[in-house]
Order: sequence, then C-alpha cells, then structure tokens
Amino acid sequence: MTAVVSTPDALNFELPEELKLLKRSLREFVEKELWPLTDEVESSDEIPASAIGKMREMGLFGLPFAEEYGGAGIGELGYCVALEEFGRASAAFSNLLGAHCSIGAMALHLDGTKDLKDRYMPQLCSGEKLACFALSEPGAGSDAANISTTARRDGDIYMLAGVKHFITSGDIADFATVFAVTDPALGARGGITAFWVDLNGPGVKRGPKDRKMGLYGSHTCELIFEEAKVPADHVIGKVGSGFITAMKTLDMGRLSLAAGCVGSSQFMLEKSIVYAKERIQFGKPIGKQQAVQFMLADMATEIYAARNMVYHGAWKADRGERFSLEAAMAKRYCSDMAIQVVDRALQIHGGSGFMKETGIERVYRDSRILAIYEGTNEIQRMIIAEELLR
Ligand code: COS
Repeated sequence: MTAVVSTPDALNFELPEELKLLKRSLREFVEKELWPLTDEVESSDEIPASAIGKMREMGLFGLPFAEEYGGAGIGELGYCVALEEFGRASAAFSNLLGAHCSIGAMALHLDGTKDLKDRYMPQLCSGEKLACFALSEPGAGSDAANISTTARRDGDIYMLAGVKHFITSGDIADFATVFAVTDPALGARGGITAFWVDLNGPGVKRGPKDRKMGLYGSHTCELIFEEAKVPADHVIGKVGSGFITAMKTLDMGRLSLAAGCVGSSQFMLEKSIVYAKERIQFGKPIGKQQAVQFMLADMATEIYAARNMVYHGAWKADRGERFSLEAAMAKRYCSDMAIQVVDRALQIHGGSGFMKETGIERVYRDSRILAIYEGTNEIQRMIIAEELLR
C-alpha cells in the first residue's frame, strides 16, 4: 500500500488574506457606524436613512454579486464571512442585508436572463434599489409548493393576483422576487414561476407593518397583488421553474443566515467572558465557578462546530456543487446553537442580562425567529432526512 502523507496544506482552514481584510474592515464598520445606533433602532423601530447610506457607500448591498454589475464578487465564503461580522450588530441590519442580498436579489442573480440582470443588477448592487423575496402566503408557509397567488398570461404581460405575507423589507423594497402559480395542474414540478416585480407599480399594495416579538428596525408586511401587471420578459428563469429557483435561493439564504448566527453567538461569548472575569461573587470572579466555566466551554465548542459547518457549506457552494444538505444542516444547527448561546449568555449575566442595558435581552428576543424563518428547523430536518434516504 502506498504511504499517504498528510501535509498541513492538504486541508486549508486559513481564510485568504482578502477575506481577513474584509473581516477586519467590516468589524470596524459595525463597531464604529452601527453599534452606536443600536438603541435608536430599537426604540424607533427604524434604521436611520444615514446608516443605509453608509452601508451603500461600503458596497454592502452588492457583496455576493458579480463584479460586472458593481458587486464585490466575493463568493459565498466571502459573503458568509461578511454576514458573520454583521451578526455582531443589531439584527435589523443583517436582516436588511439578508432580505436584499441573500434572497431578494439572489433569485435574479442565480436564474435571471442576461437582459433582466443587465437592467436591474447594477442598481441592486449599489443599493440604490432594494429587493425582497415573496414566497410565503397566509396559507403556504412551510408548504411552499402550495401557494395560491396566480399569474395569468395576457399577451405580453402576466396579471398577478394574490397575497404574500411576513415579507421582510416588504415595506421599503423597490422590487420583489414573487412566486406565483402559472399551471395549477403541475404544482412544484413545472407549475410555479418566479417573477421580478416592481413594487411601486399599479396593482401592488403593501399591508401595515406586522407587530413582532423582536427584530425592531426590520419590518415584515403583506404584499397584495390585485391584477398587478408584470411584463412577460420579467420571468426569472423559465416559466414553470420557479419552485427550483425558490429552493436554490433558499439554499443560499439558509447558509448565510447560519453565518449570522455564528457572528452573533461569538459576540455573546466574548461579552460573557468579559463579564465572567469582572463580576465578583463569593469573593471571586464568577468565571472561577465551574458552572459558569462549563457554560462558556459549551458555547465556544458549539460556535467552533457551527463556524466550520458554514465555511464547509460555502466552500462547496463556491465549487459549484449542490449544497442543499449542508445548508439545511447549517441552518438547523447554527440557529438552535445561537438560541442556546444567547440563553447561556443571559444566564451568566444573571439579573443584568435581563436588563436592557447589556443588550442581551434584545439578542435573546431577536434570536428566536432564527429557528423559524427561511424554513423552520423541522423543515430543515425533513430536507436532511430526504437527502439521507434518497
Ligand atoms: N435545489 C434544486 N432543486 C430542488 C431543491 C434545491 N435545493 N429542493 C427541491 N428541489 C426540487 C426537487 O428535486 C423536486 O424535483 P424532482 O422531483 O424533479 O427531483 C422539486 O424541487 C420539488 O421538491 P420537493 O418534492 O422536495 O417539494 P415539496 O413540496 O415536498 O417541498 C420543502 C419541499 C418542504 C423542502 C419546501 O417546500 C420548503 O423548503 N419549504 C419551506 C419554505 C421556506 O423556507 N419558507 C420560508 C419563507 S421564504 S424566506
């Protein structure tokens, strides 16, 4: 048998220099520009326009997209590294970015025709226009193939009718990727089509902001289509291939969401370590107590596992391989991990953790949705099991 020599480079866990640089500059941006706004975003339930302007200047709205359209072209790994850093800021900011980049404009980026991309990607990459993703409906959340919004062809246009709900950034987005039924007999396999829709056009209404448990500063609302006219050349991909476009886009969204979980958890761990060293009880720092040490150890271990899952999924995506399984596993694991990590961070901080000042109760509230949106963790388990049993 030939001897197999393993060298340190056989598997490379080092981020490339450009991504280390990106990480550093985003850390600086988050700390300098976004952290000071946290309380304001929380109490006003709005992101100040000036902050969105600064995000535009940083080129954040084009991070995962091609350079030819003004994007940063940093690939899925680069985008995950960026969202990891963004996870340290108020979730309102990562939600704004995620709704636009990870899913809203991602469907167009993945499956749009050249004409459609040439026309819209530059304004999306610059952040001049914002996008959202409209799949969920009152009667079709987890069961995404069961949507009832219809698109009826009438000459050169489609007439869109139906209601989408819980649409992140639906109140501010200029465009949406909207999924509608074009052939009810075919369902997920050929019956659903994705459309690129101007939300400021006639026949489109936006519902009031939903009242939520957390994620202040990021809004969801209904999008109501009443015979909204969409040009036939605004179909994303092919007529009937919309469900596949939705699933491919969600693979991207789920992995990058997982990256945000790693970032927010890392931040919670760092805060907890500082507190464990500073807080004196029974005559010594609480970090000397084994109960606290074990919590910190579990947090660090789980974050380590989570980060490696995300990077591995992103590595597969960047190689052009299908990564639905890795995205589902990462989304399931990292979101549950983030919920547990912030719970431990709050426990370590004791009564102070329950108070607004430490910022932990906000992360606690904001984290709960992670196990629900972009596909509940039960749906992720179904996807994982399906792949295993295929
Ligand atoms: N990439 C490419 N193709 C995919 C795919 C993916 N990630 N996922 C599914 N497909 C294909 C399948 O291969 C199947 O085609 P074939 O039969 O030709 O192989 C087709 O799409 C239908 O898939 P499936 O049979 O799995 O459809 P289901 O109706 O059973 O639904 C789930 C699948 C449950 C996974 C889907 O409805 C889902 O993801 N639901 C959650 C939706 C969600 O995340 N909502 C959040 C709100 S949007 S932010």
